[in-house]
This record gives sequence, structure tokens and C-alpha cells, in this order.
Amino acid sequence: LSSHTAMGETTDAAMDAVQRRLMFEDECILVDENDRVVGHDSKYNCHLMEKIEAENLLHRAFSVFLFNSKFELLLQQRSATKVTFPLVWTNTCCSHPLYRESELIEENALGVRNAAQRKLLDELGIPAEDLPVDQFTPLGRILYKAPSDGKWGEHELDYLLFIVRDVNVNPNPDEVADIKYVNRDQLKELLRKADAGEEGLKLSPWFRLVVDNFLFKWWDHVERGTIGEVADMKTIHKL
Ligand code: DMA
Ligand code: MN
Repeated sequence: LSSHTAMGETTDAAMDAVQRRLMFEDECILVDENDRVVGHDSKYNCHLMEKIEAENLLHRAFSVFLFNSKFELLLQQRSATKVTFPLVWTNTCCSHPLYRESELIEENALGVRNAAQRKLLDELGIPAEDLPVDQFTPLGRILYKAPSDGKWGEHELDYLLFIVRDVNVNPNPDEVADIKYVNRDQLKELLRKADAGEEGLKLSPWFRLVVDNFLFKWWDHVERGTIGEVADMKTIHKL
């Protein structure tokens, strides 16, 4: 049974039980356009387009880009049960730092890196000890808004975290439908197919923004081991 209506909306009644629990348990961090913490609200409220528009709700998020030692990027396809952007292909892992002490630490984006470690275990089954938090490089921040369907969407201040690491992956089917590693040419082929609407292939809007603005340039630096040179945690790119 699909949890989506003919309009493509996920009604509360039809929402997957696991995803519904997270919608109310996860307390997101509300920020202003300069990434200053202004409060907190449920994941549910933070992703309701009506609330986002009426209250200009903006929350903090992160997007991890994990490369293996061959410098291939790990992508995931979101599970069919995700409330926002089901079945779209996207970067390795995305979620939100929560309104709790360990994930609010701002120095060197440590709170966000702690959250990334937590979600890489939860979504992809990668043990925390394989992903020491000091191995994540925060490269930049983007601010974007993207509707998912009529009811749900994103309005985020998103930290972009890169990491190069060979890891064991054991995807959680509640979160992830499929995974694959891609090199640059394989990603370009994926972009071409998504643009052409081939094989029903869809990419997440935030992944597309990072691809179009930063990814290939940053990928060169990943390979050369010079990623520190392009890190810019001062600017917030409004995309
Ligand atoms: C939210 O990701 C974060 C971004 C950058 C889109 P998500 O919808 O996968 O969050 P969660 O995994 O917590 O449901
Ligand atoms: Mn979000």
C-alpha cells in the first residue's frame, strides 16, 4: 500500500510508522539566515511547507559526501517510505543535527559532525568507530528551499561534510532503498539520465545544487588530498 495520495502527498494517517516516529521524536534546530540558533521545533513542523512559509521556519541540516579510497562517491536512493523525497537518488547521507547538547556544539561544526556519525550508522549501518568525527571535513554551508510534494518540503541551512574512508555498508531498509559508488563519469551519466527522465531516475534537489555549484571542483581536491584548501565555513551560499 502506498503512503502517497494521488496528489503525491503523504497523509498523516498513511505515513510509515518508523518515519512518523522520527517526525515527532527528532527535534530540529531552528536558525536564522546567518545560522544563529533561534529555537527548536519538531522535524514534522520543520518540513510542513505551510509552516515553513507562514513562520519562515529554517532549520540546520547536513549532507555527507563519502568517498572510498578509489575516490568514488557513495550515493543512496532514499527508501519508498521517506515522507520527503521518497526514492530519489542523493549523496551518501543527509539529516539534521538535533536540539541536544552534543549536536549543538558549534566549534568546528562538531555538533553537525556528531550528528553525521549518528546517522551514517542509523541509515547505512557504518559503525561509528569507522567514522571518527575528526575525519569529516566541513567544506561549506548552503541555504536552500525545496518543495517535495504539495504538503512537505525542505528549507535548510545545510552543512556540506566530506570524508574519504573505506567502510563496510549495511543499509537500513527503513531509510535506504539502494546504494552505489560512482566515479565522475558514472555520476555524469546519472545526471544525464535524470535530466532526460530516463528510467524514472530522480535526484534530490540539494544534491543537484551541490553538483551544479561545487562537487566536481571539490572532487579534484579530494583526489589531490588538498580539500582543506577549498573549505570555506564563513560564507553561507544562498542557492
Ligand atoms: C534532511 O535529510 C537533510 C537534508 C540535507 C535534505 P533527510 O530527509 O534524509 O533526513 P532524515 O534522514 O533525518 O529523515
Ligand atoms: Mn530538513
